[in-house]
Amino acid sequence: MKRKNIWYGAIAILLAFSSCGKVAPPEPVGPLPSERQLAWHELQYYAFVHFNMNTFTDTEWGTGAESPSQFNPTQLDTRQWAKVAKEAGMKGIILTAKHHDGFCLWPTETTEHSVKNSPWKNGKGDVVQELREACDEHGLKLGLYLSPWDRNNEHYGNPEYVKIFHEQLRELLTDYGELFEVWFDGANGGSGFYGGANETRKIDNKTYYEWEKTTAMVRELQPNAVIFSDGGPDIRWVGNEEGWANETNWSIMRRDEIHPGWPRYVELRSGHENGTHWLPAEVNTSIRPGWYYHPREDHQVKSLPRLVRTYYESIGRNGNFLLNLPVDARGLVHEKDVEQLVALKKQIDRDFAHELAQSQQIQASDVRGNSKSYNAEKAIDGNKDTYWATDDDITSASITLKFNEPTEVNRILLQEYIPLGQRVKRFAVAAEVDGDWKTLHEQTTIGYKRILRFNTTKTSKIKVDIIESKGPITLSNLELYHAPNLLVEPTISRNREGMVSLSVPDEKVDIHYTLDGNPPTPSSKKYQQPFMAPMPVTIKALAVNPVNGKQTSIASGYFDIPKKDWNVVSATKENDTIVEHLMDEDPNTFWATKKREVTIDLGQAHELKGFTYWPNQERYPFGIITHYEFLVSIDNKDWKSVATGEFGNIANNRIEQKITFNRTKGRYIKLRALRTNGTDPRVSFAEIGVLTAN
Ligand code: FUL
Repeated sequence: MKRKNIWYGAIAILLAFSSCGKVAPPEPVGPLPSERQLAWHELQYYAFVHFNMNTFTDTEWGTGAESPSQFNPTQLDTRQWAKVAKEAGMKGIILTAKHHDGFCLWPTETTEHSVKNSPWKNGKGDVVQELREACDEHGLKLGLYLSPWDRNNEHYGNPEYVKIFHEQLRELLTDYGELFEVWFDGANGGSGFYGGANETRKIDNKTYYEWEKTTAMVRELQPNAVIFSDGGPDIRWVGNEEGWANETNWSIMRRDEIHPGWPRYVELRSGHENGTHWLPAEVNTSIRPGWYYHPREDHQVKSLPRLVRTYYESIGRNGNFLLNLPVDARGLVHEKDVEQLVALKKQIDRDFAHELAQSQQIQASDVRGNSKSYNAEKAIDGNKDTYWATDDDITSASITLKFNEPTEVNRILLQEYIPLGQRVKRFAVAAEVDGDWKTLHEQTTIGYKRILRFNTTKTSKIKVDIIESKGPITLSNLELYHAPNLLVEPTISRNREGMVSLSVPDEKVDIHYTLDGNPPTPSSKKYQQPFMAPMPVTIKALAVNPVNGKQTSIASGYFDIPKKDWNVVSATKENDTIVEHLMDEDPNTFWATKKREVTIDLGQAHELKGFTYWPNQERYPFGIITHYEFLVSIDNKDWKSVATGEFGNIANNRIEQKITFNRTKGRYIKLRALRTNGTDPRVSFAEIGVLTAN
């Protein structure tokens, strides 16, 4: 009997030993990433720099008729770009070596339309080379954007141009060291200068540029570089420029259906579940409304909450984040952009400061071959090359993490082991709270990385249920965090009726405010809900994290009389814009008129001492008043001109204008445009207000 037991024991040990060492990994599922794509996934976050001729002509798409003499940065410093990118936590920079207007930032042999004929460094400069050196100094990777569309080149549209395009590419691939990404834009608007022809030229985007040849050249000269375009072949566009991927985001697509300028680009947002090629999404967006620098957008640099959201909706949704920095005409990343980049870096560092899953107990409902090589711990061992895997026939299973003591969490980060393909189609995350399971999220894909945010939950266990997968599960990473509240100054607004709203992006943050002009403190009145303030009022507010007492700086807003009784006198409905937009307390809406003036009835007479005017905030603004006259009347018959003048630099810096004048009693006001910017015959009013002395 005893001998038999020993014998069984020996077999068991042998089996266990062999199962430890020899359980085969799951078979790959679907298309797989190449080595260069795998390396690209790990980069996650890098900069786009749009800096070229458009920077100097204040446009987004130059026509190609520009002269090299216009390119003349005064303080160009690529080291500043690299330093900023590095400090922001970025891994590389992609530069617009040539944009659609055809101007080349390097002294190419292929055209005269380049830096070599510019006054910058007497034509001896080379921006691409300077950036190469700066990237090397700061340990950043370099990528280059080369626009296929060229509105300057006279041969554009003919086979001759394609040779030039390929030659330009060859120069960039040969002369500037190792590139990590080559970026081809799908945009093509047709019209252009084209060597003076000034006409529209159409090409077949699928065939004209000889993409196969282009790809072959990149492969030969830069074997490690990934190629980006709408449809790759390595990296795809995400189908929008606002900075988000769909929640469902497959890194695979039926690639052969896609070409640059593909009209079904909406599909790029989520990929194809039945994709034939690995083609992950890169989420490109600009830190400002435009890709190029425009002084008029200095006040429109994206806010911290917006940037944080973009981070979670790109990197957190299985995409890489390519954030554009429009370098200005000095040749520097603007101070305001730098400030926001640093703020984003700090916030993301705070969100992911303490990982909570490592070294906790973890179990899975199924482990491949019961092998230690694939057990649940592999998902929390901090090693990207190991993963929890299930048996071949198990495509739904759960993994449960048990905390030593109830712990607060509000973020989960999941990663699939993508060298074996993207598998998960549906999953849910639940937390055990007081003995009950509470679902936190139900989601679809994971891919290289998925981050989910949820309300802070104190829990003893977290469970990830993989509900549906294309094959056995391979989860390489599970991380948990308790991100602090996003603490930013409150936004203060008041509507036409006089109802005040104070808001912060994070609901767990308190707002305290005053209405008497005194600075608020955490013991000032706490904001609970919108309230009426129908008189002229200065509102000051700050946000406080109730958990640790941290507070923001003070936000302040002055609001004069509410506009609820205001009426625009004899306004006509023109161009379908709504006249109330000029007095709805929202500068992002506007009214435009060819009449060049607007008359408003304030409902009753007031002692007036000034007026305010918000210019149009559209991306392509028009009809901004640069020279004004302001008139006041008691009866809408006799008018008194109380102020005439210029809104200095308003087209470039589109912020609210405040003009004061000698006290005048009046019920009717008239703002007249003496001059507007641009050639549009209309005058636009985003918001008009008055300053009273009641
Ligand atoms: C677009 C271009 O037309 C824009 O100017 C910008 O370069 C953006 C990144 O891609 O298609």
